[in-house]
Amino acid sequence: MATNEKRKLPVPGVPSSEAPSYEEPTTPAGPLPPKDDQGGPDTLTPTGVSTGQPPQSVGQQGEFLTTAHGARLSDSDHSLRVGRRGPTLLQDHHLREKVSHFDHERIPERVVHARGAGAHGVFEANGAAERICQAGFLQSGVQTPVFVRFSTVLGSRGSADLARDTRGFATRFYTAEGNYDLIGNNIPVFFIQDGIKFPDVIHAAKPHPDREIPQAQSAHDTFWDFASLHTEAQAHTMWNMSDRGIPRSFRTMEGFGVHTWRLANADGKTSLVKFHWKPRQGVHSVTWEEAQLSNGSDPDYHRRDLADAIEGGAYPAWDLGVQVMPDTEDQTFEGIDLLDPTKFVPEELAPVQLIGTMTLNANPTNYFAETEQVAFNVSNLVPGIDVTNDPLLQARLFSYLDTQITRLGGPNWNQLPINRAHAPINDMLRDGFHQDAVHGGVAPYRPNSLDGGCPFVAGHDDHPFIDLPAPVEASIKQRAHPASFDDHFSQVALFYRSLAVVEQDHVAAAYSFELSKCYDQTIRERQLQALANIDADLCKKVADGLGLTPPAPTVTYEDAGTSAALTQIGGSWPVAGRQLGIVIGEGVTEAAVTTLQKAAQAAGVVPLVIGPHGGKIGQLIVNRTYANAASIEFDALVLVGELPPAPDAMVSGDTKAGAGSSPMASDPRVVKLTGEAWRHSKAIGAIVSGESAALTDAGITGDDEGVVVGTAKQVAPRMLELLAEHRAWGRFATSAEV
Ligand code: HDE
Repeated sequence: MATNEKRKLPVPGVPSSEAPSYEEPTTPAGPLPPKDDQGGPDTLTPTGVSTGQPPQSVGQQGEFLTTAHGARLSDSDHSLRVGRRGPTLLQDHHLREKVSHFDHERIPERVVHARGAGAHGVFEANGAAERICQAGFLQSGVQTPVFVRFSTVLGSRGSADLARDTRGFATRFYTAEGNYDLIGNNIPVFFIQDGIKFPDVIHAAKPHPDREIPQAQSAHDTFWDFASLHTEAQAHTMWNMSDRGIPRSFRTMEGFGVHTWRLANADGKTSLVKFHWKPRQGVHSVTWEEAQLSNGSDPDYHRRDLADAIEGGAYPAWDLGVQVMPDTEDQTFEGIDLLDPTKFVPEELAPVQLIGTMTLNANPTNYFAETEQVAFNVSNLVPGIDVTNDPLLQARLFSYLDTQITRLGGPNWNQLPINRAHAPINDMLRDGFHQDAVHGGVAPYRPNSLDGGCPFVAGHDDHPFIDLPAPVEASIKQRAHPASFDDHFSQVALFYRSLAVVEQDHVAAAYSFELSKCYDQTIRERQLQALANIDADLCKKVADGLGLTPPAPTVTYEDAGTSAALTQIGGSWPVAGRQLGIVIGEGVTEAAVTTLQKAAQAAGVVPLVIGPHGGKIGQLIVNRTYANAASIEFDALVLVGELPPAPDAMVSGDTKAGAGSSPMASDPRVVKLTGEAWRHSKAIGAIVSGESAALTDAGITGDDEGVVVGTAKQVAPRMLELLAEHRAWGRFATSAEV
């Protein structure tokens, strides 16, 4: 086999496990093995029995092309015709099978969260939850396989990753007691308080039904019409307008279970909890301009980032934590109604106690079979974890099971390989479309005597699922909410005031952008009124941006204070899986680049060399060219030596060139790349003796924040430190400083 030197590079992303040959292969051989980074669902029967076979055993086998029923084929390029120029025959079974199957390849996308990316991993409990929860997978040292799917909410399957949106964070634990699905978001509060409004909020947020625009965006009239009429949505939209709405990576997001759940320990004692996922990579976001650029130049930004990090061995990890609250009769804690999903519990009031760690260590082998067909279900609960009366959660208990019947074509979706439980399945559900099990017996009912009585109900010692006996207050049937649900603003103000000034500036800019995209003045004014009820300063900034007069607040409420845990700014975080762009020109000093590459690789950072053309420069392999590199791809940039215009640089004709004056000392594409990295507050280095012409051309000086100029040995370690801080946010003055 000819070796492809790309495969020797520490750069993830090559498509297959072996390099292709230049000539078409003609000697029959079996399918290639999967790539090292790929995993698949464990091979179990539809009734949960392990087959002991490797994941590839459910993939294609054999050397020869066959029909779907296994007959070998000698030709798949010519249909069966009458002569060489005549009509095609209806009897061409291969043509009909091939085209007909293709005709039916698509299934309906998810009605929400259609765009997502998945990964396999493992969860290991540290035992800290044992005192509050009897679930087996939370006992000390127990390791449980998991599959996680991250998603955006609004966009359709082919939409761009960096839409301003909430992100889904759905985790399936394949526990020995059945599947447990924790289907959360990267935002701890939700749009609405009652599930009956979910179709309304989604109809408002999806593209307008007449023109079907805008795609994957909340910046439009119907969305803000809803949010301003249902002011309970202000909590969630405030988080959306913050940097949380545009994460740097799925790897740098927190996850939240949103609702309050009821846990029971082995003695049956119950507690109320909120679930949190804390990323070990830190919580980071991109800037809005970067998000917009990325949606054009790399719409798969988050999906690629996750897959590349796992392939590169930078396995992302999250600690699972719980906030534990007493299971009191009123189900409130410190005045916060725990059944209101638009409220969260500040960490200062109930610390997050870590109960285990999840590590994602394998990419799916087949997107459709795994990431698309995974069907999470809020009702997938295990002994020790139960629901509460949160009216949003209650509606979800109906929806998730129901939606799969249409999306996955029948009631047997739980038998799809990615959905099979790792526990024995002994139900009495029978038949239906796509039934994979071959059930024996004659008595799928109980009690029965004809099948020997099986299946039997589990007694207390058999560890059954228990619907925890929670008291329900004597009441009357009505369509109404408790009075505590009427506070729509106090925690929204708490969140906004807890942010750093630079984050608050981003929030103000986001609202101004979104509302400026609305056509109707009434919608803007109504949303501005909601902002006036949240924070006068924020309202004024947005009003200034829209050219409107800020209104006076119409409500009063008690100040809920602030929570230091809510800001993303500050601290230093692991850098593994980050991307460092190294820009080089002809005649570059190779030793400087090698020093940078080695330092980056040692820290798990992916160094990508950007050259004036593809191929090699000296011994250095070029990974990106001036023509195809986009600044959004890199978390930091180092310019090595002088970077004069390459022969194909066209200042006015090249859309990537910018409109700089010609002739420039440096290639205009490099100047544009550097200028963008600068605006996005990324660390920038230059390895030069004296001044860097490219920095000067981009209007940057060596003294600016987050900029380092010097030798390779000086620049490399400093770049890694700057990367660990994520961004040089102090580079630009905040609204408080100007
Ligand atoms: Fe979902 N949601 N949801 N949701 N949701 C779905 O289920 C629904 C809600 C969340 O990666 C659907 O399998 C209703 C809250 C995630 O496959 C659907 C209500 C939270 C995912 C559905 C909510 C979520 C979904 C679409 C209000 C955060 C993606 C396809 C009562 C805690 C899971 C599907 C994946 C998916 C309904 C509210 C998160 C239609 C009716 C609150 C992460 O069943």
